[in-house]
Amino acid sequence: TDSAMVNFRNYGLGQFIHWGLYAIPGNEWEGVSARKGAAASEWIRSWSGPTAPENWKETYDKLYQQFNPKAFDAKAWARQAKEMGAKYLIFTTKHHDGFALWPSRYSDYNISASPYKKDIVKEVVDAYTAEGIDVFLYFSVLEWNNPDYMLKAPQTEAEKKRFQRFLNYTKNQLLELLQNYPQIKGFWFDGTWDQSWIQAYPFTYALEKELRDKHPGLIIGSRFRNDEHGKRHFDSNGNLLGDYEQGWERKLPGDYSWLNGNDWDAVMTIPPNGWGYMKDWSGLYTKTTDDLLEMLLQAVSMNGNFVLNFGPDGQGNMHPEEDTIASELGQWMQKNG
Ligand code: FUL
Repeated sequence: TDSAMVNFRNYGLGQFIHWGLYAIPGNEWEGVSARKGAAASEWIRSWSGPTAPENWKETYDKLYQQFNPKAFDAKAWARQAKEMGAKYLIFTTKHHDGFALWPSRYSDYNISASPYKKDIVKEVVDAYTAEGIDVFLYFSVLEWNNPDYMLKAPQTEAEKKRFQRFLNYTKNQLLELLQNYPQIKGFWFDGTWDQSWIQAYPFTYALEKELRDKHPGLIIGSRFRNDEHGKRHFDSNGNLLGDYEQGWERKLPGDYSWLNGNDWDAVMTIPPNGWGYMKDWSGLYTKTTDDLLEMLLQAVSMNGNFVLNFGPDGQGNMHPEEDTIASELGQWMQKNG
């Protein structure tokens, strides 16, 4: 309907970047691999079982004191994305660990508290926008270390009050992001699967409206409202996107009827289901450039976009295998448009 959605339909290839404190451990700690104890590299804070280091969560929550990515160069990332042929970027402003990569006024747990200090979201948004790449911000509602966040719907008055505080906080951060980075084209939400959030849908409807009133054409990913992980809800105005997330398979499913004719993107990792940096993915079932090209073509042929994920390391370097895939994809895109 609107020009933002017309642009969205023409993107084809996008880039996802998962970057945050989890890039420092890179799926291992002091030589011990988290492969079997954590769901994915960016989930390492939830590492549990016999291999998990003692007081692991406390250690993780102090990693921000070491976050000082000396090699981070947003312009170099943006140039690489452009050469690869990406038309849009989805960038993690805040993952489930709750650490904000921008200097948020609403939480001290943000980039200003790190030795790096500078606003990473701004650097990324400016650099990609300058290359003509549209920017979407990934935002996790769920925050593992926020005592106001809860898994179950709040029951008691005290819980309701705490959760209301959490909702206001979420809203403030989103309005802050819109205000700080007005060039963005949309939000890609995540971590909305817990009952507390689901029962707060009246709040999310009102917030969506408020965000769109402030930023006409803003695209809001359907994960803002989903009742179960994997089951998305769509707006009658068609302005919400479906998404397909699959890190394990080498092929996309042939049947997208569940997307119901809505606009959608498929987000994809190179290693199996690791979105953040992994120091060592040797021996894992990683996707090849050919696998990814096939998925890109398949997604585009079914009116979707294909978004390839990158997980830079704690210094801001791309993984060497990601560099290779980016240039091989770029060569193909140059040749074939
Ligand atoms: C999931 C998250 O839990 C993963 O860590 C990753 O961000 C993926 C894109 O979405 O729901």
